[in-house]
Amino acid sequence: MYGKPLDAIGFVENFDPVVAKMMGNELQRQQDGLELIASENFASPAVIAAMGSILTNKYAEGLPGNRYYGGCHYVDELESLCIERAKQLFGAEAANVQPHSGAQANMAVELAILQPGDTMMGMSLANGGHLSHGSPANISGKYYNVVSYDVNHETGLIDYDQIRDMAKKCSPKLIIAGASAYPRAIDFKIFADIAHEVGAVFMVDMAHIAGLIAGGAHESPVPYADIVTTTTHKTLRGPRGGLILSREEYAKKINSAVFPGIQGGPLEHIIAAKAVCFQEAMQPEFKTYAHNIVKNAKVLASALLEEGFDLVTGGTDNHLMLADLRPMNITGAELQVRCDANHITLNKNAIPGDPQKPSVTSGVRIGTAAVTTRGLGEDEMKQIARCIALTAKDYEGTATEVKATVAQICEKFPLYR
Ligand code: DSN
Repeated sequence: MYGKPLDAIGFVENFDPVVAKMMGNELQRQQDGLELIASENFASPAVIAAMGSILTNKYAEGLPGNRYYGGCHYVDELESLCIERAKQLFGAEAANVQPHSGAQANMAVELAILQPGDTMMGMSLANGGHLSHGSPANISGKYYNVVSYDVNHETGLIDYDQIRDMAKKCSPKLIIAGASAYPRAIDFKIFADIAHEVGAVFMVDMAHIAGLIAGGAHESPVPYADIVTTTTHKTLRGPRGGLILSREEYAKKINSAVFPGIQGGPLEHIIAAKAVCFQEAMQPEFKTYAHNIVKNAKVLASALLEEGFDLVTGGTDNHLMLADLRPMNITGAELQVRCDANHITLNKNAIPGDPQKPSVTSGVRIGTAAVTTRGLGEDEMKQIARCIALTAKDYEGTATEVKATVAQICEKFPLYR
């Protein structure tokens, strides 16, 4: 894939061999393993170079043209470019590129739209939502009156009629769609209709599927939602960070909620990397990439079904799938540990209505964005399904064989060649 990053580890080694060693170990782990965590990816060398740049030296509280520090003329140009690229990429009226993360982006929107105690709706964490969509453990669940919706526990699908009924009963000011572990396409139009019927602001957190949307492999929420948040590092393959897109009418409130509401100085080195990422995502190759992620996910899902796994909703429309491991008599925690030992990285994940506690779970979440970046295709997806199945069914008896298969795939598709 697209060239080697600059030798940052070698450079650090000259000054701090202890840190360099730790960085080198992690690089080796990434090179020698199959990365199936659905929220992870491999950023391009240009994105990585922008992140590790002198832009980290600059304070720039405020917005381009209206800062609280001198010397901001060049970072103003950079942040303005990043904003314009974000708007162009997703067809949005307004963009704030400063959120340090997706959770910060969501927190800023909630602060912009809600007063403490106001009612908001979001998908429950246990059913695939995100902490910042109103989990009691998160500030969103502590400051606002949260009415969470679940997926249907039989089908694993979003039940739009139930959400409409709930919204009519609780009259939320904000409805959030979007998930961290939902394998099917979300119908943004129905959500928007529900929000408008009850007078709620409609926000979509597209963090997981932003790259698919940018590449035309998933419907965009932008025409339907008042506000859209995302991270920039998952399927979008940029730096670790957040982004808020909105209709113009919400832009001022959102800008104030990000700064001074919840953040201080923006990270201009990350903003530069976001600008590079948006430019990369506008290239024709990115469309091919996004469609390949989905194609690989479908092949992997079918192969896992053939190996006897049960998948929530029976398959996938996007980059991820959720395996219900109960028929295999293994927990998500145990399969994650075994896969780690075999150099396959995935994560334990609750399935809808999971009887196990969150630290154990009955499922694992598996995503194809990172392995697709590395160039793996349909044959390798089938090999991966076989490796996961052997790891689940006969770990001790097959570890040598699985590790050899993983090593062979990693050698064939080197990371950063
Ligand atoms: N923690 C991320 C995930 O893994 O889906 C969501 O922010």
